[in-house]
Amino acid sequence: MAKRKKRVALLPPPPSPPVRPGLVSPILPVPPEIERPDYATTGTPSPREARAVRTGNEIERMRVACSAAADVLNVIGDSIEPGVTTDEIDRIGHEDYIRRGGYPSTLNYKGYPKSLCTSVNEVICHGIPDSRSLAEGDIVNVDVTIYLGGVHGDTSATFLVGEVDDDSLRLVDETRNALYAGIEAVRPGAPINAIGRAIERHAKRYGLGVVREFIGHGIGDQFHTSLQIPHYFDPGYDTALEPGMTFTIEPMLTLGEPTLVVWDDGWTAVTRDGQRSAQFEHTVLVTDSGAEILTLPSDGLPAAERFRR
Ligand code: EYF
Ligand code: CO
Repeated sequence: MAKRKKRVALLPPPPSPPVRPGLVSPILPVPPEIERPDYATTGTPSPREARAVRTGNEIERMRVACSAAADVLNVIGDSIEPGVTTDEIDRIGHEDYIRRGGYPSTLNYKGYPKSLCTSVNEVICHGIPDSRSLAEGDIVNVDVTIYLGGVHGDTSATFLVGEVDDDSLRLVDETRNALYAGIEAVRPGAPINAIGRAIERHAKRYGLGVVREFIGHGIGDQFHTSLQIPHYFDPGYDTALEPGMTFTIEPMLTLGEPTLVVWDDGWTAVTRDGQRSAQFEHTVLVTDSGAEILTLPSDGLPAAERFRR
């Protein structure tokens, strides 16, 4: 009889079974009186604009839209608990955007079918809300973007579902801190790559990986402008930051290798090794002296702080 080969475990066992696709519910309606972005009907946004500096009027409108996005995220944070489906989270977000007079920016953006993204455990980003219930010990990033007053505001946080294992706690805490390190690197005259340098340095210090395939982006009257903000150091990104620029910083950090695969749905990006990933995101404005976080809620306490443990 052939001798059975001994298996050597190279990775710690995952704290939960792999996330699998669930059932996706029909597209939710948006009332006709809600102002829509250009792609709302066709799914195709107009070509990305190169203009990176916003007018004073645009900045005023972005403060309003970004604050509304942060308020929606806080409303969602109150609903995160074991047993809630990601589809229910989407419905709560959808109704709250509309209550504030806004359109869910992701809805039909390049054909995306939902009003926000829910990325659970090893899902890195763009998870589609579905029939899966959150389970004790999960982590879930909820990424909300609202179109309000002709501009977009984009923010996300990773929430803990019940009691979470220590590695996941470290991942979530240090991803939040990596976002703050990136924001602190923002100042006029600094190269764009200063942001990624600070994020990557922080991730390395804590033994975490930085996802390279998805990066921060310019945002304003378009969901994505051509401005790109990598979360890793790339010397080629040497354009100087200027007062009036608005963009997202949204690092995705991993416990294992930061390489990914995308599900057959064409949206859901998961880690190749099945280990967990976390993300936090703010929309920021470059000021004369540094950065202003635009995605602060009306009471000043963002989801990243309100729900931290
Ligand atoms: C494989 C899209 C996704 N893009 C950005 C488009 O909130 C966001 N960023 O912070 C964000 C959310 C969505 C988004 C939802 C859909 N998209 C295009 C191409 C590939 C892809 O995922
Ligand atoms: Co986002």
